[in-house]
Order: sequence, then structure tokens, then C-alpha cells
Amino acid sequence: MYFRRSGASNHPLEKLVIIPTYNEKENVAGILHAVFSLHLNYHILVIDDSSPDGTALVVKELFSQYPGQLFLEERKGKQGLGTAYIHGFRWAIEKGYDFIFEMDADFSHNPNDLEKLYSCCKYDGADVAIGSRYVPGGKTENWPMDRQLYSKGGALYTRLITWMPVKDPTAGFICYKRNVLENINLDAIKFVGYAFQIEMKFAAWKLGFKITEVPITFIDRKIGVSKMSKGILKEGVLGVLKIQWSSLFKNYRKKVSSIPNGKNTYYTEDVAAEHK
Ligand SMILES: Nc1nc2c(ncn2[C@@H]2O[C@H](COP(=O)(O)OP(=O)(O)O)[C@@H](O)[C@H]2O)c(=O)[nH]1
Ligand SMILES: [Mg+2]
Repeated sequence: MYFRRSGASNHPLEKLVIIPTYNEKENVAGILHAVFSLHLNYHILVIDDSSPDGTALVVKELFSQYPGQLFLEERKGKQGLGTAYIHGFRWAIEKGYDFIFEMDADFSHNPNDLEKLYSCCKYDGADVAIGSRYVPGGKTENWPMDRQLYSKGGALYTRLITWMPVKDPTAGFICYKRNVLENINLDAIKFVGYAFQIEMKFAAWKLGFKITEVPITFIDRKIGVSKMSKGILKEGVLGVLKIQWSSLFKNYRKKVSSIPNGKNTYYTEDVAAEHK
């Protein structure tokens, strides 16, 4: 049983950072310490896909150091970044977190920037805050030429096809207000790689949520290897076309509405209409 005091800041279930991991043994302890040492009341949920290198064991060893703040969900086999986040989003909604973050385990995203994303949503009216490399003040460091090309090319391509007004559509450093994740039909999000990141932003945009890009410096990982693959790139290229095409028929809104009354009460739209 979780207690939610809506409106109160710094309540225990306010901010949750979801970190998906696959073979991040050398990074995971460091990133967890870095977030917790901010002392800003962040909780962390690690979603590990049975990493063969034992990432989950490293996380478990830290449970006693961070009781009630650190959580782990273990899944069977590598199932992709997108489904890991969807799993985490459902977990976060069920527990009642207000601000839900996406962040990589590999220090490409600087934990010190979490608070910039948070305050953008908490105080500056954003529903979704994106840590963006491609707005003034944002940049990438140490990224190989080919990665920069794919990323910038992908951003341009996405804008051309979808007209979504987001400069960094594949960004993976994000803060969502809980309301956004509650209203998106997460069952409709099927992609696993970059296309997942694009589709989440696309869905939020189509539902009319306010998206704000906050400049960040994205630094290439120093330890471990990227899980980016040709398959993920291909999914991205075809995925953008698919996202745009299916948006002609598809509505991303969840077929239930949440009626805030201290608890999460869900009515189907039909039932809610009858209640009016
Ligand atoms: N749970 C889970 N995490 C993944 C998977 N693929 C990648 N990740 C994690 O997602 C984050 C981003 O992946 P990364 O390899 O750094 O991608 P890149 O930054 O695009 O090179 C890292 O924390 C990875 O460990 C997966 O299939 N399952
Ligand atoms: Mg990375």
C-alpha cells in the first residue's frame, strides 16, 4: 500500500529514474552512487535483462546501502530497451511516482542534469522534458563520426517525415510527468530501439502534451560497449515511416481515463461518460 500526497514536493514517491541495463557491470554501481549522492530524493529502478556479466548481482549487493530507494526488475533474456522502459513505466505508475525519468547506465547522461529535467516539468510547465543534444547549448562529446551522422541524420529524417517539432527525437534522457505515461496506450508502443524513443515522443506530442528540450552534453561511454546494432538502425528508418503512416488510423490515447481522487481510479471511457 503506497501513500501519495499529491502536490507535496519531496514526498517519498516523487521521482523515479528508470535505468535499463544489459551487460553494464562496470558502470552500474557508479551510476547508482552518482544519482543517490545527489541527495535529491531520487529513487532508481534498474531493469536488467539477465545480463550474462552479472549486472543484477552488483545491483543486489547495493540494496542494503539504499533501502527503499533502489529497486530491480529482472527479465528473462535480452528483450530490448523499449520493452524494458515500458515495463518500468507500468511499475512506476502502479507505485504512484509523479516524475519518471529515462536514463542510460553508461554515463552518457550526466546525473547532475536530472534536476534540470525535473524542474522543467515541475515548475516550468513541461509535461515531457528532453535532454537534448540539438538545441542551442546542447552537444555531444567523443562520439565517433558515424554515430553523429546517424543521430543527426535520423533527427532530420524524423522531422521531415513526421513534422514533430522535436530537435532530438532519439534522445533517451527524459523526464515524463506521470500523467503523460498514464494517458499513452503503452500497449501500442511496439518498437525497441531508437524508434521506441521516437514513438514515445510522437505519442506525447499527438496527445497534446507540452514537450520541452533542455540542452545537455551527451558524452560517449568510456566503459563497456554500445548495444546499438544494424537491426536497431533499420528499425529506426522503417519505424519512422510506420509511425507516421499508422498515425493516420491510430490513436495513442489509452482507452481509460484516470480520475484523480487520491487513489488511481480507472474508468473505461464509456463508463466515465455514463458518470457525467
Ligand atoms: N534491459 C535492457 N537494457 C538495454 C538493452 N539494450 C540496451 N540496454 C541499456 O540501454 C542503455 C542504452 O544502451 P547503449 O548500448 O548505451 O546504447 P547507445 O547509447 O545508443 O550506444 C544502456 O544502459 C544499456 O545497458 C536491452 O535489451 N535490455
Ligand atoms: Mg549509451
